[in-house]
Amino acid sequence: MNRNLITAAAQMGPISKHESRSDTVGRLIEMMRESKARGCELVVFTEMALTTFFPRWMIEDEAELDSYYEIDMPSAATQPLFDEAKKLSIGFYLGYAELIIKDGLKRRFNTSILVDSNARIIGKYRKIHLPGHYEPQPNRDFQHLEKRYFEPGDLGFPVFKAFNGHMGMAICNDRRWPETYRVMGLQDVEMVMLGYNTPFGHVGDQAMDSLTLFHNHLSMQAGAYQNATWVVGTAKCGNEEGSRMGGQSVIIAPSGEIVAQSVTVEDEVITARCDLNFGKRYKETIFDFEAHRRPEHYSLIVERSGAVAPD
Ligand code: ING
Repeated sequence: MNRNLITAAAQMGPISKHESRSDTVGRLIEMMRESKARGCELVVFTEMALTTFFPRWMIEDEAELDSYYEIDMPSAATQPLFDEAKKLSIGFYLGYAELIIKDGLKRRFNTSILVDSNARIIGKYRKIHLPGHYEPQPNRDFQHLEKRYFEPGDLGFPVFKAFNGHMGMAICNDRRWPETYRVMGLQDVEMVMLGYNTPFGHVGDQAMDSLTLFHNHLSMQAGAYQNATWVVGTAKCGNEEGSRMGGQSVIIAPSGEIVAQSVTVEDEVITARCDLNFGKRYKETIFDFEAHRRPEHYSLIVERSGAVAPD
């Protein structure tokens, strides 16, 4: 019995600093409708899909900073997206900046949610790997202050039973770390959904920065193959407030093959028929963790003084 999940990645072009939430939600709804029209049951939006990528700036004014976050999800501005999802009977992944105010304390996370086709929030993830810096750095055209504006995620990497499969979430920089996929791979994840905002010139090293798009796909293809899972990577891209960000959104099979890829740096829907049984072929052969994986042998700690193999 196949478990085909017709899936969309809804890539976003730039969101300007002054774009209203309702205009941005309108763009998401347009792409949700296009996804449905192509037969999709799930649409994966991007990281921080409701606002411009504000960690590129040093923001001193707290009210201005708070204006980029969501306190309620859904709120009046985002409720239309949930209403449309219910009307179309389509689920979605949505990334956004989350603000929690409790006992007068504010906590801030770079968050994603998984919403089912009845518009119910069935899962939440908070970004664990926060790149960039806490203090503004000299000699940069744009900052990358996620460490200033978010706490590391406190929910781990959960895998949710939904869409007739095992669904996991990650956000942007998480995709570069093997642990992200392996922790979910050990929970038998069948599809990892993730959004990303990836500015060119992030490191400031010409050789590394020229590989930004290569490393984008390398990270996700490796994670997919080594854990026999689908990976859906959805970009926010293009020239956003002067900062150029990479696109090339993809849907990747458990084989590591790219089965769909965007070709613009604008709002663009890509789709694929994702058989959630696909990964089984790998999990029952080369990536049969039970048969081949040896974590009990991994823990040898080699002294830094010199990695001398034991005799
Ligand atoms: N952005 C980037 C990402 O991990 C980055 C930061 C860019 C790291 C380029 C390395 C190279 O894709 C976010 N938001 O994590």
